[in-house]
Amino acid sequence: MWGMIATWTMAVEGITEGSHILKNHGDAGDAIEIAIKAVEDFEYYKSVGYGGLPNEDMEVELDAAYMDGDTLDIGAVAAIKDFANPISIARRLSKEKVNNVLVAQGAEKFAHQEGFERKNMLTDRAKIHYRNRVKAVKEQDIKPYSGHDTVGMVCLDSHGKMTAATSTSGLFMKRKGRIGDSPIVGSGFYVDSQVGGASATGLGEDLMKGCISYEIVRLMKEGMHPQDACEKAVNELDIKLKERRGQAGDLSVVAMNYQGEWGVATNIEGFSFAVVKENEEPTVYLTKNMNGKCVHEVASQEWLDNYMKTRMAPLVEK
Ligand code: SD4
Repeated sequence: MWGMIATWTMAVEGITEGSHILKNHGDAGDAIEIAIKAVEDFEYYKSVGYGGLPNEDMEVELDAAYMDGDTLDIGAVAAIKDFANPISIARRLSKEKVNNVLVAQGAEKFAHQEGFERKNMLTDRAKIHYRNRVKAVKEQDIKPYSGHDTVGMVCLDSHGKMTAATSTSGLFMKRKGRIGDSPIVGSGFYVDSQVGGASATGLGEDLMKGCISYEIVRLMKEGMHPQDACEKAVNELDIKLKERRGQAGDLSVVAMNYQGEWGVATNIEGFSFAVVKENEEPTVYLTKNMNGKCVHEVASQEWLDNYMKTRMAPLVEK
């Protein structure tokens, strides 16, 4: 059995590419890297890699992470600027004995020395998003941070190896140097090939309060199906945050176990995700939390066409 699961519709082309590797009995590390790179390289996906949304200083600072579920190797970069594929740098770091997580200039120095491709990741389109948001924040009652989608994936190959990975520009308009859950092991991602893996998207500050990806893997280790583990982790954290702090941010998670069974949960309207498996074509689903149970529905072609149309529509400066 092999398979991949990923947050958001934008991951579907990536997991399709990854599935070609898995089909040919390739490696879960190679499949997940190629899949995340596809999302990073597509400029119309505005919260990952090239075209990512800038911070409050109009700089694109990126976070990414990679984990190998066989060896438990971890690599991550945070607040890195001007490199095309943060995921590849994170994967490369996972092979080091120490210094596996590097931030900002330290990460950039390493990437430069290792010969990774430099690229100005700030696109004209992202600049328009930035200027429009600056205006909107002044004129309306809009949260500066809303609008962000991290790609997070879990992968199982036909040899039983599992990997997890994330890549993001983080929260739109974040403070310079801010990092979210995505490069933090246990929060944005976790995987153990003997159990399964999970990855998260949403408000990093809140996802981290529950170490949510680790929690899901822990629940799966206790014998829970990935769907039950995801629902329990999201619902309990959502309730706890509301009880203790009066509110909970966006929390969405995907998970797959070592048998290729998967699960998804969210506390928001309109969370989408993509799955591919040995006997299942790449499919985008939409999910809804109905009183604690998450119900998944295959996205219609019309919905998918509209998604792409809105992503690629010309952007006007307001
Ligand atoms: C972060 N969790 O930086 C990321 C953002 C995200 O959907 O996932 N948005 O907090």
